[in-house]
Order: sequence, then C-alpha cells, then structure tokens
Amino acid sequence: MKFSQTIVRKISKSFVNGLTTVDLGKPDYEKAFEQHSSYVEALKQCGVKVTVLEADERFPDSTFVEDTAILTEKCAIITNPGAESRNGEIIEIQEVLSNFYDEIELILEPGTLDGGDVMQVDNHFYIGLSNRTNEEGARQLKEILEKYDYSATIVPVEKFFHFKTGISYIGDNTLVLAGEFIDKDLFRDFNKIIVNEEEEYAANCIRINDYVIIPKGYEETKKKIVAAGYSVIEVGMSEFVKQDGGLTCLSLRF
Ligand code: CIR
Repeated sequence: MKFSQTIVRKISKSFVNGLTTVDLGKPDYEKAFEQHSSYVEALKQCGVKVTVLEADERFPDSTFVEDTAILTEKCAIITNPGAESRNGEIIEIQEVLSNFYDEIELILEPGTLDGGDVMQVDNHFYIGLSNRTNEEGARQLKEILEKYDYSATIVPVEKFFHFKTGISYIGDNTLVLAGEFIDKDLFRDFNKIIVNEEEEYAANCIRINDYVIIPKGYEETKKKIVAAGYSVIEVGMSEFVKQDGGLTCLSLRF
C-alpha cells in the first residue's frame, strides 16, 4: 500500500502520567520528546507528509493517535476508545480528518474500539477483541467496512495489549508476528517473520512505502526483516514502551 500522509501528535508534559500496565518506571519527558522527533524524521524519510498536531495536556495518552481512527482509501472511521480517559481525544481528530476525508463514519456506544486493534491487509481488515475493543465495537467496524466493499475478520486477543502489539503486516503477503499469533491457523497462508519472546516488542513495526520502521535495539528481528529483503529504519522507543505504546500507535497513515 502506498501512503502519502501521516498525522502525529507531540507528546504533552502530562504524558508521563498516562495509562500503563507495565512496571518500567516513569518515562523521561525530554527523552520521549527526542524519540518522538526521530520518529517524525523516520516518517519523512519514507516519503510521506507529516501533519504534526500540538500537544494536548488534557489527554496524557493523546500522542498515541493511532487509537482514535481507522483510515482507509474510501473513508475515515472515528473510533470510540475503550479507555475512559482517552475518549475525548477523538473530538479534535475528527475535525482534523474532515480536512482530508469526505466520508467519515463513527463507532458508537456501547461499542468500543481502539485503532491499535485493527490491521489492514490490502482490502481485508483483521479486528482484534482486546481489553479496549469489545464485540459490539468490532461488529460495528466490520459492518462499516463491508459497506465500502472491504471485508473483515474478528480475532480474539488473549495476552497482547492490543492486537497489533503482537502482529504487523509489512506487505508482500508477509506478517511479522509473535507469541499467541505464531501458530494461529488464521495466518497459515502468510509468509511469516517470527519474533522471539525476548524481542516481542519488535513485532509492532510499520511498513511505509519502501521502508519498514522498527524499534531500535531488537537485533535478531532486524536481521530477519533485512534478510527478507526490506530496508529498515530504526527508532528509539524506550520511553514509549513504558506507557504500553508501540511504533504504530504514534501515527495515523493514509
Ligand atoms: C494506552 O493505554 O492507551 C496508552 N498508554 C498506550 C496506547 C498504545 N496504543 C497502541 O498500541 N495502538
């Protein structure tokens, strides 16, 4: 898939007090700021335009813009984020996306859905059921996608935070995947780049045009992706790991 646009949001000072399920200590704001700047540079290197939204102190997790929308070639779908403290993030995102999209759809109560649970493979979407995405949210998304002639499969997520925490599609019928997804029958027809347990975090990576962006410091996974013929860009993510955030969460791509 060819991407030309991305949207990111600068981290707020309140970022360090955002939601997390891991016990890795508080992120360092300055370092997170630097890492976010490197991420923006990596996106630019992939040849996309980057719209940088200002930090929003009201929402500590608002730098994780991916969770607020699903973007397709035909429509934008504004999600209904499953975490109460994040729900208000969608208001400004909808305004921003109305500059790019004529067709905007909404996930509505009692459905909840986070963008981190949705993986696109060409015209098909996999929708993960996680702590953030419930069955009603997944059902609504599937129905919307089918209206636009896409198809979708709903997949239970057992252990990972979001569906895409453990799986990424990098084009060419190839998945990068870890843990519970490695032996899943649903993915049997894909080429698989398997991420070992110590490097699980690197299963969340992003193919943008001619590059795959991966987190820095995951050498085995890097070797495997390079060996499969991809050009890799590495970005330091240590401060985002502390807040359960992966590479994909930091941008919306379309
Ligand atoms: C949250 O709990 O919502 C944030 N601290 C992390 C969100 C990560 N987003 C993603 O994986 N798509």
